[in-house]
Amino acid sequence: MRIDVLTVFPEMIRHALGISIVGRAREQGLLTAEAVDLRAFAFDRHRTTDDAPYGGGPGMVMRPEPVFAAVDSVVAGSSQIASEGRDIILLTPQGQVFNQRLAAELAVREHLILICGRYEGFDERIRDHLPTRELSIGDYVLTGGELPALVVIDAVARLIPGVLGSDESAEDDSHTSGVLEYPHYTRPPVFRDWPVPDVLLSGNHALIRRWRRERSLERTLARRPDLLDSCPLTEDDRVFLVSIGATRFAPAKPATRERSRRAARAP
Ligand code: 9WO
Repeated sequence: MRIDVLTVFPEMIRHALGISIVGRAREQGLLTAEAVDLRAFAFDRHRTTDDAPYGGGPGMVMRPEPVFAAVDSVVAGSSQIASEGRDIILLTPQGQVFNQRLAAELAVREHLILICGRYEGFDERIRDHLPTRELSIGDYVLTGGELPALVVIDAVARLIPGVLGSDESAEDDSHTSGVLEYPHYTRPPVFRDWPVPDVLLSGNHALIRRWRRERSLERTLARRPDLLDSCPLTEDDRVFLVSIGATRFAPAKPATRERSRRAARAP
């Protein structure tokens, strides 16, 4: 996969792309990722990428010419990629909210162009004619799109085959499995009077698997009950959820008349 990040602060992107799993993926040739300086595509005397808003008012607006010229240049430099394999993404608080499903969608694209704005906003002609998608990473305003671009790159890169080692597999992630992760522990067995749960030291792998699943379900019910409505639940999961008071997850087909009488009595 190839990723180009268009920004007036390329150093912010370059530094982050050299580190950790994304840095390793680039060294291994699994990912090509580059920062493109928008100022290099500003051809007025002062190389400006912003200007005052028509109609007046405070703040500055991102001019369209440098952004279109930078996209044209990056597209020309990757002419072996068909336009269907490319996504041009604007990072703004008004975009569709990014999530794991979108990360998986982007991870199978050949070329991502991420456009980072600064100032008070983009000239609307950028938004109208350039992006194939507009993405937000959450409901807050930042000083620019660079950190959101890095968030998207991080989430996407780890889904590219070979980027994570088998030990770091993305299969079990929260938001892939649909439930939150179970609690993790490592050495020491007791830290400041706080012991590791006995079951994890028991060596009984069936019991450990069940304990972890139940902690995942418990935590998801407490913190993100919305996730339980759209994740696959086994009969055992439902029985457990009902046992901790979540009666709305009662199994669809009660196995016995007695169980259905009990379910009918529950609040
Ligand atoms: C700044 C501002 C200042 C005064 C009044 C209104 C204002 N709006 C903005 C603004 O939205 N600035 C943006 C800064 C312009 C586009 C790039 N910037 C940005 C992107 N901030 N936050 C994001 C972002 C992107 C994706 N997900 C979350 C936040």
